[in-house]
Amino acid sequence: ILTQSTAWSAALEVVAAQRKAIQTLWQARRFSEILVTGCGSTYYLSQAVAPLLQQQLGIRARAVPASELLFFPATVIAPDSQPLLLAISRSGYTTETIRATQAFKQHHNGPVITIGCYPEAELVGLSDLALIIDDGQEQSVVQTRSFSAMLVAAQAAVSLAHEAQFERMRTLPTLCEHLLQTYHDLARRLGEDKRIERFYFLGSGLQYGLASEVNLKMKEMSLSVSEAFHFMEFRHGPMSMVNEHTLVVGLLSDQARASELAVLREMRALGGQTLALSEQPISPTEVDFSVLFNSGLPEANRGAFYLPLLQLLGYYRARVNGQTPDTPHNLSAVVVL
Ligand code: F1P
Repeated sequence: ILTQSTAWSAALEVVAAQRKAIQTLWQARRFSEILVTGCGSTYYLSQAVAPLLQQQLGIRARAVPASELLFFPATVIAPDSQPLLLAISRSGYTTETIRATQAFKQHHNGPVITIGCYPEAELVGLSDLALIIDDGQEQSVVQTRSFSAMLVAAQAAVSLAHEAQFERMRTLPTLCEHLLQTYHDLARRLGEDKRIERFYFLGSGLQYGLASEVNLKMKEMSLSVSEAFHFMEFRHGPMSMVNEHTLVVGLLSDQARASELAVLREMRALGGQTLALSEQPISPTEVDFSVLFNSGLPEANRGAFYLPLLQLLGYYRARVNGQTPDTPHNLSAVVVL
């Protein structure tokens, strides 16, 4: 978790090296929609990347778990559609992702792009274009550094549709270091606070997939009660779980910030502790704790900032709960069918 800024730098270099091929893909537009797929963490990464593709490229894009694409293709792909498939997998060997990609190639003509961490992986062999990030350096079963680096790569690839945005992203690794230095103690303090027994992660728009991912980190590393919701959905039932033993974490958007802060104020009034992560400053009267990015980057380029401190939150809670964060209960790095 603490070394991820170097993986972000490397991810930007990988994308820069493939700049021409990526720009050609976006310009030629030989597809009518984009499907983004993966499993587990990489499905949540797909959920973060699909809305970004749609917003930035102006083309329909959706995320689906690889198993849904594999077993229920007609519920995913319309008969008249010509999709591009973006298949994401750290290992490049997860069976559902491989088999969904193989089936896609058999039945559709569209291009296949992959993002992963191993150049020799089976999935890479099925792809027309592969962005290989971090070269398999992550040892942990849990995806942390690899996840954020793959997100940086995806956001950088999308930003190439607007060249100037890509150059601005070069500040990401330095800002990541700064965030970790400034807020590491806060993540530790909250992770180790035994009064907190339940965690809720709220995110909307570009942030929903990221909220789901940090929720998975908390759950798989620490075996805690933890869930993710769209911000406003939390008020339609789940908030009944909020009490003085709850931490509600908000990954604030730019667009719906005022409404999202209102949700956090409401959860605070119900007795929960609240933590907000945001590009812009938040008044201490609004939430109990806040993390400020102050990066000057557009929302489309800075999703990775939400991750390192919330990964640390899961790590410290895992330690408190007597779990080994790198090798969670019942899990292995690659799931095969
Ligand atoms: C997908 C995945 C991981 C999860 C665990 C099992 O792997 O579900 O997200 O943390 O390690 O596998 P991959 O297809 O991204 O390699």
